Order: sequence, then C-alpha cells, then structure tokens
Amino acid sequence: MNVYPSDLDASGLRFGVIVARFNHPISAALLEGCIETLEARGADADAIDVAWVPGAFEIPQACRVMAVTGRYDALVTLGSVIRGGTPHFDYVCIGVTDGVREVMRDTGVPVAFGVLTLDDVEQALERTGGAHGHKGRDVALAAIEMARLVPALAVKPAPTTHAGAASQNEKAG
Ligand code: INI
Repeated sequence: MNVYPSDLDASGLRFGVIVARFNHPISAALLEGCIETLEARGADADAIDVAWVPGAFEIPQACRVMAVTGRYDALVTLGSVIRGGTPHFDYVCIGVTDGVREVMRDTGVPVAFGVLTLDDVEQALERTGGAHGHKGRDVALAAIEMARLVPALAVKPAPTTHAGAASQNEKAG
C-alpha cells in the first residue's frame, strides 16, 4: 500500500489568516496559538499575512479574495460564534461554514476552519488552551498538512510503501 506521509513542515510555505474581530479575546487567543504553531513548524513570520474582518460573516469574502491571489499555500479562518437567544447564531454559522467551503471548492486552496461555534464563553476557554486543547494550534497544523498534501496529490504518486498504516488498519478491522 502506498501512503502519502503527513508532512507538518511549514518552512517555505505562505499562509493567510483571516480572523474575526467579534468576540475579540477569543479571536486573539486563537490567533496567538495559530501563529505560534505556524512559526514553531518553520513558517517565516514574513510569510504569514493576517487580515482582520468585523465578524465571522465577513470571513468568506476576505478568504476568497486572498485565495484567488494565488499567493498562499493555505489559509486559516479564525473566529467564534456564540449562541444567543435568536436565530442570528444559525445564520452567521451557515454563512461562514458554507462560504468557507465554497472558497475551498472553487479555488482549490486549502482553508482550515477555526471558527468555533459555542453555547457560551466557557466553551471558548476550554478550546483555547483549556480542557479541549487549543483550536488555533489545531487549525494551524491542518493548514500546514493540507498545504503539503494537496500539491503532492495533484502531481506525485504516493511515495512510500507504509507497512505501519497497513497493520494499523488490520487491527482496526
Ligand atoms: N459575529 C461573530 O463573529 N460572532 C458572533 O457571535 C456574532 N453574533 O453573535 O452576532 C457575529 N455577528 C456579526 C456578524 O458576523 C457580522 O459581522 C455582522 O452581521 C455584519 O455583517
């Protein structure tokens, strides 16, 4: 079996990060974890562009403009939508998830989705360094992995014979 290896080396890659200002403390924590992880994996600070937008609903538009420039190996979207007493939450969530998915589908540029959908601020704290890890770091890793994998899938045959993955699958089966 030939398996594309997971490659989390961000050196030489260019990233665009779109971050929503709404619920600013949560966004700032997500952004900090994201940038730390990109740089820890070898991304140059000059190779990371950050675009702030007013709220999650604006993320897809900025994301699309950045994607079509062709300047980025991957994009990262960050923000949070907190459930209130009205259906507004649902419309913002649908707008951002559909919009980001369409950008990825239409442009082929990998877009990591780091927009948290939450019942309350407590859930945000749990996901920005608390009991549920750090979503900003997780999406940075997803962006790096997809930035490496997508071009490899497009042009190269799977490079390795990976006996480890085969035996893991056998155990699972
Ligand atoms: N934007 C968010 O990013 N998170 C929210 O929780 C939120 N709520 O709850 O309303 C929110 N609304 C603003 C929206 O994203 C747009 O910025 C606004 O509607 C202007 O287009």
